[in-house]
Amino acid sequence: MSLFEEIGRPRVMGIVNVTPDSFSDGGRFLATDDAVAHGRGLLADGADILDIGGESTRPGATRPLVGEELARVVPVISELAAAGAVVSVDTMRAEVAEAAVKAGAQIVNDVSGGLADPRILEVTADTGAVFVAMHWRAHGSQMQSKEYLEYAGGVVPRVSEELRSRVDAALAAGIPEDRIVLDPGLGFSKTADQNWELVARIGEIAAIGYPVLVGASRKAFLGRLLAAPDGTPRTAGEREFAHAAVNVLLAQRGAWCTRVHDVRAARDALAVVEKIGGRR
Ligand code: PMM
Repeated sequence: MSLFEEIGRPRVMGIVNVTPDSFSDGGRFLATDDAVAHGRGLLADGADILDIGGESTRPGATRPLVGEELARVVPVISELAAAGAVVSVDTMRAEVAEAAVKAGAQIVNDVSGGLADPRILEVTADTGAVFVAMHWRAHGSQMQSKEYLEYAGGVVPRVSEELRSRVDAALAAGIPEDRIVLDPGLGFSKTADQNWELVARIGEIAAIGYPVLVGASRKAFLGRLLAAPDGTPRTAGEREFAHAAVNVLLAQRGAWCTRVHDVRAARDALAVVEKIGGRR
């Protein structure tokens, strides 16, 4: 089945973080075997795509060396792609994208939309992979600083404009129009309110004319929404019911894909939308 054929619900992308330091599951799947077993579990739960990443993008994270990133992701991609999974590689590096596609990945998910390492666009074009361009302004160490949280004229128009310029760069590098996906980048240089506005108005991002992927799973804006009366945010593992509601909204507003840690919970929520034909 084509990746973009309408199936009555957003596709579910299960997250396999092969990192020591991702915010909600860092260190759990650092060994190849653990990561592969986790990926197989996500497939059994109904994941349509597995997103395999070797660099944590959480605020304040330091970057791994390219060799480290390759050693983390390539063996995991090879095994899961050989097992029949549709694999996406979560990387900002051309070298990693290239090795990942050789190992069987069909999607290059670049949280920087080609800004961190512009050569990734040509590599993706040459390999024929799908390119996910996420809205991004700076690496994890700086992304939540004040200057990167400013959206003169409003977050939705500015994110749309900045995504359009990433589309132009992808097209100029030779990535075909039907292999581009856009992502508003929830939590990346965004305040909680800016994230909510993007969720509420995701249809405007879709109106740019490309399939839309959204990653809300376990992010801090959900924890803030569900904070205790004293302001303590709800912990990452206890944000799933709110995330299910976000997934229903995304489905109703036409998102192509939701990037999630808990595939079963996402599929359950989306089964309701599918059942009542609520996508349109
Ligand atoms: N978020 C994270 C990592 N990769 N990729 C895309 N396309 N969209 C996202 O929102 C996104 C991403 C950070 O979350 P994680 O640390 O839980 O993987």
